[in-house]
Amino acid sequence: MILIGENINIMNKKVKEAMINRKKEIIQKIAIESKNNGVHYLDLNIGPARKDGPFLMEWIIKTVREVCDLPLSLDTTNIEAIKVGLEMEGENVIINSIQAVEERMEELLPLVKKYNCKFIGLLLGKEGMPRDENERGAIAANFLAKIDEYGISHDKVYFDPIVLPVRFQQEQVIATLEFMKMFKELFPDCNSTCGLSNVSNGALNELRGLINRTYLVMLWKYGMDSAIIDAYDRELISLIIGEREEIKNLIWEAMDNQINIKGLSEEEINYVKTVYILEGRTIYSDSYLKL
Ligand code: THG
Repeated sequence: MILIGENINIMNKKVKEAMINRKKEIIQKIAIESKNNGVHYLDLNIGPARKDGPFLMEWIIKTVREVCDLPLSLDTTNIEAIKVGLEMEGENVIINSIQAVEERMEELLPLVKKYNCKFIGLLLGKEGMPRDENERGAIAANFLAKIDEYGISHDKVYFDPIVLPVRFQQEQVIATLEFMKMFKELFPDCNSTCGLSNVSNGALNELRGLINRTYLVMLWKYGMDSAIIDAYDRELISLIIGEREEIKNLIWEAMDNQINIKGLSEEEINYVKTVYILEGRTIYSDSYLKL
């Protein structure tokens, strides 16, 4: 699975401050540490960057490149900023993201073709958030027709089914899983990715890692090819690179079966309870581990 580090992100206060004041150190530190922790890409989330987008993109790529050679995912809605990144980095970049609306597809797909880069196809249509797995499927099918019109090869596509917070929209967490179950059959030569940490937004801090890790392993069972993750979650990376096979197997087993939790360790029980939450077998509450 391709892991994309999320930590150079304008939503983080320190990073935002570093971007505004063009302070290299914090950003370079995150880049180096993310690579050391084992991610394969860095997501550079500069936000909408309405005015300063192209300059900020140029600066941040140069800043990262002084210390880190990982390929980049360019996370902004500012098309001029994306163009700057494409000129600098060419076919190695992932455009994050192209929304499934006519205007965005028509502006951005030609750039994908021209630079032969990858892109994240966000399954967010003109009607906004898809309501269930079937709407996700319909949006992706339309998107793929557009991709074919431009003669873009399907292996450049990373569909993002949109991960939402379990604390507020448990039914959408289930819908994304249901969509992934169908994904490889519907879109066999396309890839998938997601913004994993969204799933634990608003949850208690001590639960966030557990929820993120469990959900990614669940999505992985259905063939998720990639994810934008917290590069500082070493446990998550261990799970994905095969260092915690017993936990991975337990999560996969809990998805198919009722698990007898007698004799399991506390860590194992917590994973099983979290599977049940993310599958919708149990209703989410902040104290679900204690129930
Ligand atoms: N899909 C795609 N791209 C995306 C997302 C997606 N990019 C942005 C986001 N969603 C994925 N990246 C993040 C980055 C950080 C956090 C969540 C998702 C996050 N960060 C802080 C933290 O570290 O705890 C909290 C930030 C704050 O609120 O202060 O939670 O879905 N294609």
